[in-house]
Amino acid sequence: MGKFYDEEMETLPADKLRALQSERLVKQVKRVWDNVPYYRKKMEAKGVTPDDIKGIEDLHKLPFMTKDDLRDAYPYGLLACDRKDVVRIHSTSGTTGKRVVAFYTQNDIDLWDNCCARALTAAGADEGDIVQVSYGYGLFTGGMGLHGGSTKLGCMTVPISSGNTERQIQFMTDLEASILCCTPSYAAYLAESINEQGMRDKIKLKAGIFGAEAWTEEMRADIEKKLGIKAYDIYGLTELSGPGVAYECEAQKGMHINEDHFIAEIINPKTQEVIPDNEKGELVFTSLTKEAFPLLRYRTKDLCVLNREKCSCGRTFVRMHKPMGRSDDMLIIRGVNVFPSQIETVLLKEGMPPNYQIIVDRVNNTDTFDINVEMTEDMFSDRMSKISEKEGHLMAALKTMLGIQAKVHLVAPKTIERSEGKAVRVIDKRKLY
Ligand code: DLL
Repeated sequence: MGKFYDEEMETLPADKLRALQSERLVKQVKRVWDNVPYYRKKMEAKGVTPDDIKGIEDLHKLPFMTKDDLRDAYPYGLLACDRKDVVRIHSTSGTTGKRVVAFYTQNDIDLWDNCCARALTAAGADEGDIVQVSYGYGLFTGGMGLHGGSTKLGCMTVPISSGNTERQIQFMTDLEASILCCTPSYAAYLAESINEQGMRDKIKLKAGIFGAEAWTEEMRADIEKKLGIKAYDIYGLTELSGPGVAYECEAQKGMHINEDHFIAEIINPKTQEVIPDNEKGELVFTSLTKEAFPLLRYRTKDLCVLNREKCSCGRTFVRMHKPMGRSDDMLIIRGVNVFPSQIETVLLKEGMPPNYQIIVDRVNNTDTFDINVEMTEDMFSDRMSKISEKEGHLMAALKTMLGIQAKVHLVAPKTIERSEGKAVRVIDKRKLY
């Protein structure tokens, strides 16, 4: 048995856990009904009132929430508390350019910190550890989430954020960091740089907590070998708080979901029916304790499997498999969520025809991101310099929309391959799932 941050809760017997979830669900449903007109309307449309929700067995009666609801209610429409009680926001890009904004009360932050402290403890951390947080800080939840967990645990926390590899390695060696938190692709990149610079003997890392994007078991083995550490997966999404919705323990066989805060369901994305454990479907979460931004039955679009078998670590929380794909077309490129529709919006705004193809690959552990865009016949006859200028202009507009750099290549009309008349929008060569 490993160490726990909240031993009693993390090992709660199934019947007690269910009772706790039921009690919290009933309260949460009442809360959103009373405080959020948007929810009340959605529930009324389905003919459900809080009186119909007596426990977790009634969960299926509630309507689903999706990113579309977040867009419709943007920015404050789903806020379930007074604005003056909100102490922070985080955000990611939405499907059509509108951002997802999640709100937190101080209590929400405290509980989120707890979730991340559980994840760090499950990876072997305690107050004697030095935690280098190399996830991005700011609107992205990675940096501040793990930072909060690490501080709560009493670790020496290094808020270095992402980027500047030289400085990362210098801090890691000089301060003797023992836990590294960042995206798996950045971990792989750091591992390579450390080995190239012959610094492997100088680092004191023992574990890494890597998430926010898909990564394979092969990648785990590679990072573990190159850094001499144990690499743990961590899952979460901004809408629910951020990292720490689920985390791996020493068994490294799936991520335990913090079930005292989130109820997990798996549904068939087409029929929306709930499907049994051990079958693959879309992961749906209900947040039980969030005050500012509670989401009931939120469809994550992540394809996944739940496993309720007993875990050797002693935790009773259900385990989720690594996400096995998406039921929508979202891509995660260099840790940033990208929707093809965002690219289409930019192209149309810039007067381009929406004939494009996104090509994503991974070279030396870094994602490459190229977009081929067909020119109009008119443009095609333009001077080369004018075409390059347009490419530069589109790259800048896309950077503003997406937050990451893509390489745009203007190509001749009708050169993007079409199958059955439809252009294939995305070619993802990374084989992550
Ligand atoms: O990525 C939160 C996070 C930060 C998780 C740091 C872990 C570590 P978003 O930017 O809102 O939040 O993106 C959420 O990222 O729906 C998944 O598709 C994907 N994702 C998150 N963690 C994992 C993981 C953060 N461990 C979306 N494996 C989710 C695979 C992941 N995909």
